[in-house]
Amino acid sequence: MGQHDFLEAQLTHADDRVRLSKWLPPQWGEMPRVRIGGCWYNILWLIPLGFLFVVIGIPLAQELRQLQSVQSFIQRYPGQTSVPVQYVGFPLWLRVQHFLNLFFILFIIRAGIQILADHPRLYWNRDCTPGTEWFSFQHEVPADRIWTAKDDSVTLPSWFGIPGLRHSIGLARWWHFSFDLLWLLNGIAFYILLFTTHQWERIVPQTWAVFPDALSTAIQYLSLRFPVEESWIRYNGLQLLSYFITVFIAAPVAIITGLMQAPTISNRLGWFGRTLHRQAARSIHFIVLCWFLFFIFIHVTMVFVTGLLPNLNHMFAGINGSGPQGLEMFAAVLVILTVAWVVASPLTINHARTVQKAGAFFIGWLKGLAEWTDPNTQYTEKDISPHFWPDGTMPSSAEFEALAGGNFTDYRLRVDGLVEKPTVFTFAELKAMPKQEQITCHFCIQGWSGVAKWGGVPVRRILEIVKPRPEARYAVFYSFAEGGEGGRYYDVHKLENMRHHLTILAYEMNGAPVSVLHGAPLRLRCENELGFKQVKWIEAIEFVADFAHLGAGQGGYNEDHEFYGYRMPI
Ligand SMILES: Nc1nc2c(c(=O)[nH]1)N[C@H]1C(S)=C(S)[C@@H](COP(=O)(O)O)O[C@H]1N2
Ligand SMILES: [Mo]
Repeated sequence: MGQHDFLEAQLTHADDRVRLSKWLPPQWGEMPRVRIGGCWYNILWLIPLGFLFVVIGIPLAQELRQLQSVQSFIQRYPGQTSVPVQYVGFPLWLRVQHFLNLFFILFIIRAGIQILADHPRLYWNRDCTPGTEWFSFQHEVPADRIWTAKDDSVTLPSWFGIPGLRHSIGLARWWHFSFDLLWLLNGIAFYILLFTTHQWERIVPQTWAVFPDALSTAIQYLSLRFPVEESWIRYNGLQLLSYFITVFIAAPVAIITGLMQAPTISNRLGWFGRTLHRQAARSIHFIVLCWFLFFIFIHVTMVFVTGLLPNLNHMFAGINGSGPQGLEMFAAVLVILTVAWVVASPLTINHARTVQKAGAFFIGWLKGLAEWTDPNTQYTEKDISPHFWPDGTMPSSAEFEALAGGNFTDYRLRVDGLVEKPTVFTFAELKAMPKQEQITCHFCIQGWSGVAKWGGVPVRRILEIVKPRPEARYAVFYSFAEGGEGGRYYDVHKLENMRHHLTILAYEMNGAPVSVLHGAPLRLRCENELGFKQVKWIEAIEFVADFAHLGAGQGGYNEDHEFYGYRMPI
């Protein structure tokens, strides 16, 4: 029996569904808080603030409307900007797209908040030093023990997040990204149809009068004497601006800041990736979410209070009138949405492997394409993060303890499988090889990132020595450590990743030997993949033609047990 059969035998099969008894136990965070200056404010303050706004705003607007000057202002700017009316009503394509948009965005939002709960803190700085966040729904990081990013993740109720379980980001990402793609396609079709018909004039302001018009409409709404309603043919200034912001600013910003959180894309774009770094992108992505939530809340409220039946007739039935048709169609839509809402989480938990495979089918291949880029962003010494979150499950075997006790002088790296020259490297031999140093950013799937200087042996040097055979397509990294559910941690990389000039086996971090916490004696750096593929505590590397026979066959421990994707440049 070869050495690798022994390692392979220690890989575990995994269930195709989430077994709650093996999963991370639930942990509830705190009410979301925002830091402004040095003070933290609970977001529940928004309720009394909104109440105050209404009880002060309404009489104030009513008083204003008594003023002669305000009256003439409203007369001059009644709310409807002077848009030429070239269209009437809402065509079928627009109504169908409106429904699809509603359907997709609900899933995007639920799964997006689930993703956020995996690292429930937001920062403006590039590093993720605890205590520097501006938004959080988790307690302070305990100072008296090792606190990994996984320890930090919190549970959401499963009617809210998808699937609601703690650290279910792997599954939430499939939902988020698959629906992102559908939403993007719907959005592209929407842009095209808007601009090939006159419908764009509804939501793109064409004169500066839109601003006084918006102000006038706001005063009129707030005073509870509503402006003239003529949505069937055109929108008022306030509608125009809020639709414009949502369609032409918020949506593209959401997509850009989403993509900028990906290692490959960020590391590909040089100064842009360094400036709109992952934490800034993540914070802005969240602010766009807040805009969408605010928009949805106001939009739905206004649909109700400005004439529910005609409004629903416009957008669902496509007719101008006060009959019940629109309401009936809307009721059917609500039934569809409710059923989809209710089944999403249980379906994800009970058929996790199916969700993973369906996601890979929908979007995995597209994400994988990003591997073709050539990430090369490097940082400078002063960018090095003061705090670098640890993540993962520490090694605990007696064998590893003994090696660590001896400062790894007895450590050997075995590299074999489909190679011409299987080789066992001593630690001294590895360190005697030309050392490569790089200052790069680490992107953990959970959302945190950190810049560190890594020093080690380029993997392409190892390849030159062991010479993979032509049929070798993947490199398997076996760790000394187990994964969270037991069984050995491993991960599989494509050979192309291993040839990249920034792929190294690091034994130094920030100029000192890598600590055991961060992966001593050797840990992988592969700068176009997410953090979980950077195997720590490497025991052996095996070259294979296929990985279906390893573990549960998904290409790594997290892929098997946490339903992550195997190619993860995004
Ligand atoms: N063997 C092993 N390697 C691992 C992990 C693990 O659990 N076991 N966690 C991964 C994850 S999820 C991340 S984000 C990085 C974290 O590296 P760090 O602890 O140096 O920050 O290591 C990766 N390598
Ligand atoms: Mo991670």
